[in-house]
Amino acid sequence: PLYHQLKTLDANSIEAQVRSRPETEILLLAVDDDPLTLLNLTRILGSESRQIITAENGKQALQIALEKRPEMVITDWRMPQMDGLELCMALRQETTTQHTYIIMLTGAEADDELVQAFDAGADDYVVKPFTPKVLEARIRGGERLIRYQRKINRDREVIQKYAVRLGVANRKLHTMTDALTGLPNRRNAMARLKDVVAESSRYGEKLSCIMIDVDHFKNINDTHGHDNGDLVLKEVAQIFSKNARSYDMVSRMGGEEFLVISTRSDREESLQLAERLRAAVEKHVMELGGGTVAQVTISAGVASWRDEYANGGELIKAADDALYRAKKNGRNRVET
Ligand code: GH3
Ligand code: MG
Ligand code: MG
Ligand code: MG
Repeated sequence: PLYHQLKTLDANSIEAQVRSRPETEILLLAVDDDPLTLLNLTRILGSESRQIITAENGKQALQIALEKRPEMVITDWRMPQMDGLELCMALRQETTTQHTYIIMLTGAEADDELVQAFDAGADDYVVKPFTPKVLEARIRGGERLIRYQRKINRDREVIQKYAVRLGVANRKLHTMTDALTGLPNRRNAMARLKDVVAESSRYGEKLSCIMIDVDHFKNINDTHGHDNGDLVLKEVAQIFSKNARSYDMVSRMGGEEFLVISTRSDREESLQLAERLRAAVEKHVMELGGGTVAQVTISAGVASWRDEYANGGELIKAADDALYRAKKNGRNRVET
């Protein structure tokens, strides 16, 4: 599911990153105890797209393989110290080399030997004495697999990177959003307020706050249950969002309290907005579970930025005081 999400989310940039990576050469380890065969192998296999390193027996090969991690190993079978079969098995056992592509050079093409080689972990075999053309062809087959494996690894790396970014973004979103209403939460609103207050005091931009509280919300919970109370909060949040303008930030401060941070609005404009919100809530019929309906009202307090204010907290405090007056003066009203 995550993979799908990523695909739809950012398929283009994933593809672009994968494509932009240069294909580098393939590291190939040739192993044979016969120096002449080894020399031959390096000559035959020499290519711009490959780098070839050599070893004289299985033991040395294993050591080199663990250190240099070649993507392909071509190994002789019979060698002193450690033969090709043992090398195969050893490579398959180490996590760093377990996916190495291994070609065994075998003697006579005896069925039992072939089975033995594949059982030991060989991916392919070439019968000695080998025809250069055939050896080259089989190596190309192996290289196709190696390049495919590389692509898969790159894709996975990119996807993992995006998964991490997505996770970070999700967590950030999570900490900035109120879970019930989907609105920015208090922390988010306070960060925003700090920013816009800085702008207002520097450039004299208009800025107002509307503090809103649902009236007698405790009664709604008591009458219709807590779940229906939640529904009401969600509906109210939607009414606010729908009626606010693009440069108003509607947030949930907690409980049944909401804050609208209104840039480009003076007191008069914000009073109008608050009144619009109040009227919209008043006329809206909330449909609750079980076919019941409820009607709620809100009270709101409006305050606008003034140079005497030292910070956003004082602006909020002024809006809070106005809200208190709205409650005292009978609720379902706006004060400033
Ligand atoms: P007032 O008109 O003076 O604001 O009265 P009120 O009943 O709205 O105010 P009060 O502060 O007494 O009650 C607020 C209630 O809101 C109490 C609390 O249980 C409830 N409440 C707070 N958060 C939530 C919530 O997330 N969901 C629900 N359903 N209720 C909540
Ligand atoms: Mg040999
Ligand atoms: Mg309250
Ligand atoms: Mg209330």
